[in-house]
Amino acid sequence: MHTQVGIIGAGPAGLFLAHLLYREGIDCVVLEARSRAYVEDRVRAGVLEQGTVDLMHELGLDERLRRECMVDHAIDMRFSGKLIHIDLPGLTAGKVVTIYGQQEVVKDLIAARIADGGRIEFEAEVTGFADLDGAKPAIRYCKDGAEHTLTCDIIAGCDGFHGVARTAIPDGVLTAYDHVFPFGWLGVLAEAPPIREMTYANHDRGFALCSRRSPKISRHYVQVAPDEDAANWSDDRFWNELHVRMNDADKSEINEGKILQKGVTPVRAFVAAPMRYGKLFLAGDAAHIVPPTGAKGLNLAAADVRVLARALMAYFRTGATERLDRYSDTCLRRVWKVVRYSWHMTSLLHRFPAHSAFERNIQIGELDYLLGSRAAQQTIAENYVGLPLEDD
Ligand code: RFL
Ligand code: PHB
Repeated sequence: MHTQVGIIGAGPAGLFLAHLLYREGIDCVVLEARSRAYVEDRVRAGVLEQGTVDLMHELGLDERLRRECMVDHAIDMRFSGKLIHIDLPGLTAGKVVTIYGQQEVVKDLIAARIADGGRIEFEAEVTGFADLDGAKPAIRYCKDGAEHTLTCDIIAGCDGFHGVARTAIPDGVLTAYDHVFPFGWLGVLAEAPPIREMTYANHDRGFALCSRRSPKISRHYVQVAPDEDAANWSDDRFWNELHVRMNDADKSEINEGKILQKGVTPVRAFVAAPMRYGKLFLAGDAAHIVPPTGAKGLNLAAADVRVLARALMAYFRTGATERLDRYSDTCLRRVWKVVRYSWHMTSLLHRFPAHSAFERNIQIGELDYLLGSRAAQQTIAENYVGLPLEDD
């Protein structure tokens, strides 16, 4: 079997790329290790930058999004009994962010791809590669107990942080930049009306975040130890901790409800450079992850594949390789700005176990500065709504 672009992974990166290529008449096959139900149910991100919403629109895939999304005009930050209110449109000439669950994006992209007759192979686990830096690269995968080979002109490794594409690149080619934070996030999806604004908190007991998915579904997070077991957190323990960290001790503000899902996520930044080896191009979490405090991972994945799709169009139309050659540099310019911002939000809002009293006071000083400075708030706002897409 042969295709022009073999795409590994049916997450946002792989699915957006498949749609962008289909629009240009470029043939591709998506290979996904998990089942369709599994990838559609995976609870993850929820904040879409305008660029990501625009991409859904350009692809004609935003009908349900328009109906069901929520628009966020502000983020709040709570600390030491104080409230910073960051007015996104007021600080960014009218820009906002959109709340629409990643699994909803994934459902819409999969349904449309299948309706178009596109090929997504679920439960097809990629196990190896051949000739990645040669003329006839190939992907080996396992499906229904049998080994298959897909030969490709180009391979897109969109298989997430724990995928096989990055690790297939020979030693010495990539430089890995890794920063592991000394904490994790316990995330909860609950059947309860959310509070009014997306609210981040820096409390003496640790970070907390109240977000949402719909007028009836809340999404909350609290900072925990990096190796914490979610089973240690009874529903009662979770709600009590969230109320305390959100300065809602009388429980008048945050609605409790049935907890639908609970899980711990590490907080980490990682960048692999370059995002290419021969005919293999890495995109999304396969190449980089950012701590979730900036709400950027999915948006960065969408930005990567926009650049990759443009480069592939030029390549398949005329054979020109210049854009493919610039792909990694173009993406990494944005990646490092977003890593910087996500690192900053993480540093500002979490309790660091090793912080001295001096460092804790510096952190509170920065929050106090943010409270009183429009310039400082504008810096957060322009990153939160999304930096302009890079020229390539
Ligand atoms: P994904 O979504 O991990 O998809 C990779 C896919 O590849 C498949 N795969 C394989 N397939 C075939 N063969 C193999 N050998 C394979 N190995 C892996 C996997 O099954 C999977 O389906 O990567 P992608 O497409 O790069 O997308 C990245 C995003 O998922 C990620 O960056 C975001 O979820 C990060 N993130 C957030 N991003 C935002 O933009 N806004 C947010 O608000 C936000 N909040 C979050 C987040 C991530 C979180 N967690 C759970 C890490 C909140 C959390 C808690
Ligand atoms: C979410 O709604 O899941 C969410 C919101 C903001 C973040 C991270 C995750 O910074």
